[in-house]
Amino acid sequence: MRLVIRRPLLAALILAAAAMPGCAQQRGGPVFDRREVMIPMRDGVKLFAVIMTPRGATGPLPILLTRTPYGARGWPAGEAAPPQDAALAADGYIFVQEDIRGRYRSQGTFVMNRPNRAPGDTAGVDESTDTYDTVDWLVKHVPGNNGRVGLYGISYPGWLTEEALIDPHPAVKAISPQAPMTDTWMGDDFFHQGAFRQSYGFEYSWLMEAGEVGLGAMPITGHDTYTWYLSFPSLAALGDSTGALRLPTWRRFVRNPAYDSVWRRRAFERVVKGLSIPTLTVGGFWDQEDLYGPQATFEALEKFDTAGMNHLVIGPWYHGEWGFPGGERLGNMDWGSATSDTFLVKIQAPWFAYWLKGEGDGRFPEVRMFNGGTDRWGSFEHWPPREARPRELYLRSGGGLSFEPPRARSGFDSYVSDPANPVPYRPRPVEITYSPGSRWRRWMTEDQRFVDGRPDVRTWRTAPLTADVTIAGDVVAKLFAATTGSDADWVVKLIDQYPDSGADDPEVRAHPEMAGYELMVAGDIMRGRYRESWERAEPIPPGRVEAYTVALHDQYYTFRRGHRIMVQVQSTWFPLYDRNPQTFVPNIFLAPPGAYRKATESIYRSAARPSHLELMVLPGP
Ligand code: PG9
Repeated sequence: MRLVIRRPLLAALILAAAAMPGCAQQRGGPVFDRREVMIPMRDGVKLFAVIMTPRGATGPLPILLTRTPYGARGWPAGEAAPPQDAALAADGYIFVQEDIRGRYRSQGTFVMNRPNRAPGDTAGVDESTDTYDTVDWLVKHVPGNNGRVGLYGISYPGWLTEEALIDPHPAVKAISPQAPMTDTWMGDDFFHQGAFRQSYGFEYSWLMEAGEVGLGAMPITGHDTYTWYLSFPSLAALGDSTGALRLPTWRRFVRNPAYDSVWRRRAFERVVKGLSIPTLTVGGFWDQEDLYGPQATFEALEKFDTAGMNHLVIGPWYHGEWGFPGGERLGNMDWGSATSDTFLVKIQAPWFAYWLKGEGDGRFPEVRMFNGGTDRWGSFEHWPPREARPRELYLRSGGGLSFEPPRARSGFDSYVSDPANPVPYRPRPVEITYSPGSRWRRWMTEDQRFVDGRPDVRTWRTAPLTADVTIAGDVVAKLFAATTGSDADWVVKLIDQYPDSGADDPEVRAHPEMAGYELMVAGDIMRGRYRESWERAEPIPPGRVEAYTVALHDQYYTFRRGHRIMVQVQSTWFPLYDRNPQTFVPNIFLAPPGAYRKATESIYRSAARPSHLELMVLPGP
């Protein structure tokens, strides 16, 4: 598979990766007039925008703005809005899409995830000032607008949306950042808690920047990227021999592997200083790209929320799934209802109708989340819910898992992690991330039985539950672990193991193919060198038991009676994450092949070193 991607195709591929298969292309509703404009920014650079106005609108209408690096296309004059905007279009808005600096038809230079101006810099420009200047121009120049503007967008456009909060224009009355990549080092696209997202970082940077620096087609060959990435003896060899070092973003990875100011200045949750616009943040529990961003955004804004402006919706979705009609299924999971329709029609449309048009009662719960264990939506006025209680779930001997702590004075489980034979993060073949037929968007819900029996994946599980257990809040793994190497990655997965028979389980009765299914409810990775500080890598003393914290993020999920709760720990997740050499080197991007060595990893489960998961548990019925 050799993929040649020209720039205009990129947006189509990324969007196609988000759109539900079979999502109807039929269009209904009002038809639109189309106008293309160049909007001047404060430094003289002009940005391209397309303005879609409903034909024959009778009164002034609000503007809905999306800023994007993927191509502002709008749709042809005389046509109705595409399905993802149909519910909003039926309510009556002027839609505006704008290319950000240096992308497609806009002037200026593109900078990936452009950092915000330093405090006190009044002369510079960033995505926040470009948003301000765009809104200012639109309310003054678009005929028939009512002076009220909303912003929304998914992923990169989601982050661009939340940038409106940094330097807010008074005409912006509501925003909806959706899957914003809030912090690409801590938990979104490029790193997770210090572990580098190799395949995503390589492929996405290539798609976005290769054209500009004169690199040709993406050089991946063969039918399984697991094999292709493994053919490089080191991460340095991947960068050197493919030419990726010419990509500005790849160079940033190599020069800034730790959480330094380069990443912190780009991290919205660290930059934002207030909340003056009603904000509806949206995310998916199985978002394979930006699961962290929406949660970090909500949490950061919560600190400033004195007027009830901060709202969060998380559904059972892959990256961007909610933006397209449907949402009944994700991979093998069947949610029993069209969850994306619920979002588009019952959540997003009323949100903008209230704030931009004064329609509706304006009663929006602070948090709405879909429980993938019961297939029901929950509404909360506080997150985590006040009645949720912290509980610890302990790794025990014999592969057991229990809310009772271990009493034994010693005890651990070990495995050998071999960089030459890393654990695949999803069933092979691992297709190119954004390629036709790629299973990228569903990997987080794949049946984890595909790693059953691997000696480098350790498993602990409870007995079949005698009552439902509902978690609502943050999931955090606390590991006590030792390695014979001097660096290690820790992957922790919280899994719902379905019962073997449908006798007691309505879902397995209805879907016998789900018997024994292992659904990853939460999972993430952290790089051991950063256990003391994200800014500073430190070797791990070989053989010494150290404490590691792995954030698995918020979940709202019911493990039903008869199911088992399962935890797995492993030290590779390839090729999504690069291989930790397991021998400490100051910068893994420069590690020589000889540094990549096998290591024995031991996870402790004794009274003094009780590895466990911290959960927030709701009281039973
Ligand atoms: N998740 C994509 C992204 C990658 C890298 C940086 C920012 C965003 C996206 O879908 O836009």
